[in-house]
Amino acid sequence: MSKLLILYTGGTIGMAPTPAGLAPVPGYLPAQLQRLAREGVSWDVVEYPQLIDSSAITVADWQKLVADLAAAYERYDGFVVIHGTDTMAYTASVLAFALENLAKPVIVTGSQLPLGHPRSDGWGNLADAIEAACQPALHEVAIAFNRLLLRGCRARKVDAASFAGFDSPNATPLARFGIHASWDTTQWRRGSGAFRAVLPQPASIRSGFLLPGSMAADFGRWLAADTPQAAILHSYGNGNTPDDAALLDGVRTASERGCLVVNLTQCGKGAVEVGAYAASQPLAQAGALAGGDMTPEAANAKLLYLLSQGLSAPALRQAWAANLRGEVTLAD
Ligand code: ASN
Repeated sequence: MSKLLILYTGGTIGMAPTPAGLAPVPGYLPAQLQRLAREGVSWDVVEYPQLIDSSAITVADWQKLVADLAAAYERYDGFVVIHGTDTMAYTASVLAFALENLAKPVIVTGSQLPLGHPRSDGWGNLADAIEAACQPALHEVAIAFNRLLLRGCRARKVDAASFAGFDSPNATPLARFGIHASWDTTQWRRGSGAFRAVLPQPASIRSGFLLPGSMAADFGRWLAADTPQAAILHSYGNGNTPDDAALLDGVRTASERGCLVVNLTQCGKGAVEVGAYAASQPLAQAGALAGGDMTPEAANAKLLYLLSQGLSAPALRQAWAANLRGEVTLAD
């Protein structure tokens, strides 16, 4: 018998039409879940008092989720978090880092169409999430969506129009749900050590999406003038940037102040590979940290997690380089 805790935070899945557009309807979704009842599984449902469109998610919401999961950790075999799709990959990434030495499944799901819609994808997603949350060997935060189970800190929302809303472009799925569930246990992480939750703390993390023209210099000048704790620059291809003096000065100045400047690729797939092109070297020499094939969502969560622990600047830079939750592919 698996005992699950289902935390319902909001999202389209439990929404209904209102004059202003789709909005969450309290009480609706927990009652609907009864339709998924089956032998061998029981669950408690907690509906959050403020059901949100996930575009409104804040660090305070993440703190509550992490705290709720941590408080209930010993009492349940697995967890399902029902969430809007817009920031689902951000939340799944935050949970993946915050829940250290996780040894139970935490499955995040939602849908593109509300459960009340005749063609809703929510039923399948919920059923798959519950199935995954009953797997005792799955020690991961994962997203169940459109018949895939994806590592949370590898997943991205890639489509706002089709049911195939999520993908993990640089990592193979943890499972595929067909007539039979096909669990790729070779991909599953093995937890060891005592479970511990690290509450994410608000941090000043900025990001910039490089555009041809004056943007590189503007970003550099802004970095030199502002004092964020971290900044993500979405560069071209394998991590390339123009050799722009203001950009490099800004990155150098910020890095010397202890700011973590992370270089991620703008590409949907592939990695920052320092040295693949000469055009990737100056940014690295100025102090930027390569993000490899990490998603922006995972990079944000990793930065938040590391910045929440009061580490020194060298310790932060060292921890950044490690693969902590299977979020990045490291070169051998
Ligand atoms: N705007 C919605 C949300 O993220 C989208 C969805 O859930 N499909 O809450």
